[in-house]
Amino acid sequence: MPVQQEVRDAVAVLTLSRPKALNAMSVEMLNDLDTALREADRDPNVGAIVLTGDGEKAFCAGADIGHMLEATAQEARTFAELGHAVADLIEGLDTPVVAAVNGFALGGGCELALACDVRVASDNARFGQPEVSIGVLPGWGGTQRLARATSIGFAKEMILTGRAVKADEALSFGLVTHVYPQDELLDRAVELAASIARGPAWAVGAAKHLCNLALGGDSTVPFEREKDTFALAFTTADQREGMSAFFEKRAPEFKRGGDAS
Ligand code: DAK
Repeated sequence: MPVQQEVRDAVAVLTLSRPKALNAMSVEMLNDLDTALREADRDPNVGAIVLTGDGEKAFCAGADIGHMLEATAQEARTFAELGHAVADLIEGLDTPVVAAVNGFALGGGCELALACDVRVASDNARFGQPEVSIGVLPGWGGTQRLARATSIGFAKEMILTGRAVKADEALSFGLVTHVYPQDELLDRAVELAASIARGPAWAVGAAKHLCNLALGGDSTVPFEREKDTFALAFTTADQREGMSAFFEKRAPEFKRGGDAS
């Protein structure tokens, strides 16, 4: 199963598990994650959720580029809808979700972490929205949630350059609240989640929803724009070039001055 589940101290630990592809998000994994999140939220013995990645290298290296390589704009939009639905689900659950980011959190992986209520990271974690480097743009909420979690300038720098930031830089910009040595991360994340789980479930859930309102305004319009724009990227030659170059392990050659395929 691409998502493993266990319960520790009233905390459901959900582990993204496709280690050979650095836990890249496939359609199957997204569907599995959706199911696991709903089950954990319904379980009366669970008061908080920890989301992490299998292995010591990656939380999640983003959406599965293999799946996107030949995608049409329509298929890309469907994939975007699925990613958005899981991110919205996390944000809307009564049960708080802690992301334990144990390595690369790139693209959709960073966006997944951003949808969680609290993020803690290992000292080897790397956060990035590298989509422009493969000819597309963030499509699972990153254009909105990264700015809300950090600042508009920091978010634009990350998104427009595609540069990945280390854990200490992520900490200094508020992208994570704590950084731990890799071998302590999961225990510390479960401790944090267990301290939430010991609280009064109704009040904790209600407080989470109210805190979400502090993010400022209704995201529906920008999220719809993001899905459409992400899909449009799949009508460009730069998208094919960027994703092919990734698999061919070479630098992409993007067209200067615009692109139409
Ligand atoms: N997808 C598929 N396979 C991936 C992958 C990915 N995102 N990331 C890594 N892998 C695979 C590699 O192809 C490689 O497979 P093999 O060659 O061993 O078969 C294996 O994982 C190990 O990766 P590397 O050999 O590259 O390992 P390195 O240590 O050299 O580099 C890396 C690690 C994380 C820096 C590198 O793998 C990397 O740059 N990965 C890609 C990161 C990335 O660009 N992620 C963003 C993907 S785009 C949508 C909206 C949003 C999205 C999708 C849809 N809609 C609106 C439709 C999201 C988009 C993204 O997330």
